[in-house]
Amino acid sequence: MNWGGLANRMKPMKAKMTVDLRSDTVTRPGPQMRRAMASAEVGDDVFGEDPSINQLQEMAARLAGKESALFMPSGTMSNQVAIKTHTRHGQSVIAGEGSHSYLLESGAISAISGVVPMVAGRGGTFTRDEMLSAFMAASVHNPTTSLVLIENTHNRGGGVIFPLQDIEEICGEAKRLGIKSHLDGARVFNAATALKVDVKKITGHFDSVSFCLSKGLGAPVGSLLCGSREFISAALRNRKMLGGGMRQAGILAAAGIWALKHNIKRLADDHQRAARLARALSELPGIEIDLKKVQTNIIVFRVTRKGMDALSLFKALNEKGVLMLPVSRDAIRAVTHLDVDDQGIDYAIKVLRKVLG
Ligand code: TLP
Repeated sequence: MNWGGLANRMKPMKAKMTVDLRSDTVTRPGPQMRRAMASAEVGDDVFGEDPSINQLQEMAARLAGKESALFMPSGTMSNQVAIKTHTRHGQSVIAGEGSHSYLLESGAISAISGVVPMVAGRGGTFTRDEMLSAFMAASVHNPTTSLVLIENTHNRGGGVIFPLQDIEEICGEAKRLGIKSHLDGARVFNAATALKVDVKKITGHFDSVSFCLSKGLGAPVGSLLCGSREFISAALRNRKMLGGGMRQAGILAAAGIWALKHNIKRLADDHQRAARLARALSELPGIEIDLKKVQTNIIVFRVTRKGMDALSLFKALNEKGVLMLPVSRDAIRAVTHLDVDDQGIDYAIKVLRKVLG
């Protein structure tokens, strides 16, 4: 059953206040970001002539420590173009359990690239040994592995950070095996902020990196795919093939530039608010939550109360204006972001106590 889909269609009932914790994708551009968009210089990006997009791409490549970058309409297209560029039909891609790229992108990994996902480890993260267990060597029988994909932070895993040591070992092993590595870094700035490291400490290990502007960074649209010059020129062709060649999209790139300049440093606030909400949840009856896994801006908790499941709790919260996302029969996800302040968290806690207390 598609629980998230149902939640997407549920509008909040009339409530005193609405706190939207369904996703960090729900943020709306504020007045300063909108001003930057309105005054953006633009041109035809399919001709490579949009100065704002060119500026954003250079900025992204520099941030990720790569030679080149490409502006993408979405994180999905960014991941799927990367997968298509790194693989051939009939091959396999190793990824952590529940990774967005094979589970939540409409089956694009098989539909577009014709590759088989091989799951490594549990809960989204995995070790070099677990990668090796999933690895398919070249043979007449096997879908030969050509790519390993790491999602950091891991969405389904509850926003957990992929340990740096494992990244280093996995990407090192990938090089020895002669396969490529891709980072789905939709929320990699959350990981870097929580670890208090330069993002290059994470991105530097990978052949390609995708990160999103439209999640915690608060831009309305866009992701960046970063990699070597050679990789990005092959990716450019695949983006065009999938219909991702945009024209005067500098208006969107301007929002991205603004987001990269102003919204990275504030991600720590989202993490603190998530931690506070998680602590409050852990004190409520009928809720099970592993506080060790609340490392960034995502919280996943289980509903264990008799006679209640994720859907019924979701509906009760929704009626009082607290929006979260059921992700399975008994689990709910809440995500903090720049449109939820301390007052919003206070209200969410108050409503949770009322509904569950
Ligand atoms: N995630 C969205 C939904 O699709 C579930 C969300 O609300 O969390 N990688 C990761 C790790 C993601 O979480 C997402 C979006 C994407 C890629 C895709 O990005 P978009 O939505 O821009 O295609």
